[in-house]
Amino acid sequence: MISKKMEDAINKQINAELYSAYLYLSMASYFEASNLKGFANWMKVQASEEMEHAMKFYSFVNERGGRVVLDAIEKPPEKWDSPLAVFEYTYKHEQGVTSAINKLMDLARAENDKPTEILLQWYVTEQVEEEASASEYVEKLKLVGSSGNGLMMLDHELGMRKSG
Ligand code: OFO
Repeated sequence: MISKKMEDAINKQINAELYSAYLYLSMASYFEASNLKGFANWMKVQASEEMEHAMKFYSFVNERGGRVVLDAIEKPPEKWDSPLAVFEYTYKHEQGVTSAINKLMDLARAENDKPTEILLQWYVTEQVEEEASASEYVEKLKLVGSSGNGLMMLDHELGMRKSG
């Protein structure tokens, strides 16, 4: 059975993952409104991945005899200055998530909770990917600068992203 302390911390992380989904959906909506359908697609896929992250924790808490308690989800921002600003925001956001996952790992170790530690290893690896892809697009958008053609090419690339 999971400890109350660990259960509370994972419940908090479920809320954070749901917030991430909400944030990326808000970014998708910003891109739809800017006629950047490929960027919007990337963000929608990202939002659905975040739902999966939340659900993985959800199932785990239940399997361990805990209780998932949902909290209110904070309102995400709705506007950014440019596609670059969106990806810079994303990169920063993911760095924050990485630090939350690392703190959960510290807690699991302090509680000597091996199953949670093993589960969290998946998230630690996932965060390496999350940060790498956000940072990749920050760099690409910097290269593109104010080129409309470059932006269209990137929009095409981001439009190819598929779930799973
Ligand atoms: Fe769940 O990794 Fe992004 O936030």
